[in-house]
Amino acid sequence: MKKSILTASLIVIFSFSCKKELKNTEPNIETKTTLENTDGPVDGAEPEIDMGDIMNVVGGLLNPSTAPDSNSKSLFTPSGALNIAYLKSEEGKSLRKTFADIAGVSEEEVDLSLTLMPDDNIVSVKHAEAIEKDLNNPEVEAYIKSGKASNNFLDLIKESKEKAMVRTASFKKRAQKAKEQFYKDNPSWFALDETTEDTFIDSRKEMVYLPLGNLSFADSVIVFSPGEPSGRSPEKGLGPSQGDASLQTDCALLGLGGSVIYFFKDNAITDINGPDLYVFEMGQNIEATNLEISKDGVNWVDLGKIEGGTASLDISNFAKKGERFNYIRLTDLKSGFGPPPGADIDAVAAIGGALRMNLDSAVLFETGKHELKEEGKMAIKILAEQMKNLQKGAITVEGHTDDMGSDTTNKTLSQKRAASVAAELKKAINKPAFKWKEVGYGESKPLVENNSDENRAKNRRVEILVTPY
Ligand SMILES: [Ca+2]
Ligand SMILES: [Ca+2]
Repeated sequence: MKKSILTASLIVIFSFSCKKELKNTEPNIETKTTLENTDGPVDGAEPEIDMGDIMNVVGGLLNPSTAPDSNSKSLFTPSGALNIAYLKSEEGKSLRKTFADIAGVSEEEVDLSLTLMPDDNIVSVKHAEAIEKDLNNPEVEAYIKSGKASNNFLDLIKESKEKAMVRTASFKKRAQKAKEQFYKDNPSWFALDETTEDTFIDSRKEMVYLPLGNLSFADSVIVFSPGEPSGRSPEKGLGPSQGDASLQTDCALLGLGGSVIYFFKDNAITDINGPDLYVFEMGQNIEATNLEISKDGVNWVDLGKIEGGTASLDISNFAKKGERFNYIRLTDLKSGFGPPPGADIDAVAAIGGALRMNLDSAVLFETGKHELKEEGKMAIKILAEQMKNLQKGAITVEGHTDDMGSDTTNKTLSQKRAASVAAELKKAINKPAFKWKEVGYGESKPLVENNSDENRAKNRRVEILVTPY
């Protein structure tokens, strides 16, 4: 899978170039061909070459026996795909020269054409959009406009672009279906905005729409018990999924019977219609993994297991609407066959999770005051506008201060500030079907240590938690 996509662009180079420049290549292109002895075009008649021959050329040139490793220094990735990142690197220089000779373009043109080739598989819609944007690389456009471009180069660019567009369009089409399904299940969901949402692909090519995009993923490791034989790197299960481009080395390895507790900081697990949790596991089969969630990291709710073809879980039987859970514990159930033993976790996402937003007190209030500034009212209006589709939900407004001044003063100030923000937000949203709560935490829940002016400013904030349901 990875192979076909990653090699697609290079096949363009080769299919194109082989027809034009590799003259006497009749089937006996030896797979042992080395970089040295393929330098330069070969004389002879111009044959038709099929894809198999092209792959032989590629395979021979790139000498796959130089064993794949995971540190981007190899010509092939562990899954057998061409390593575009390598080609672009300093070490790939001699290979680029060979390409130039074969393709009948200059070395500069090879470098330029490589800028249009994504390093890796498409991971998400945002990634596909970035790839599309890169296809209009101003450097390439300027070079073409300069009139210096060879015809071979122009053909190469055209084909590369077309191939890339086919890939991104097909990814986005599949992703759109996942998104439509989500909004069919949750018609009034709070779509923060289009810059936040994203759809990811997992290692089994399932599409997962996440309205909170990158925010949906787990944010920190609380505890890791590596099991026996032992797992490693629990932090690799944090943050966005690498999708079907993920490698075992990019994953958290739980180890046999191992477990990890992850914390969601800017979002939370909550029950929406349909599945609520998605575990991006590496490989075709989900290794049996038990899932538990908790509000406080102390009391746990056992959700049961994911395994085989099931990577998602619905928490509706275990949670009330509007309840928020910030912790998840994953425990390997010893079903996996090593090496390495145990589940390999690429990422963990709360699908429709509650969202935690952070407003800077400096934007909202004058020092020591709790009446909103005009600028603060505007910030809240913008927030309400983003929530316009949300018909029903729970909103908690939390006030927080730094550690300057007494505990009591800070607590009172934070309560009054939370109340001011809640009142303004209520006015702006103006819908009856919300549950509201305001809390003043004073200085008791700092985001960062109060040890510098910069950090104190970060701690002076109002947080808004929105739980759609
Ligand atoms: Ca998160
Ligand atoms: Ca659900």
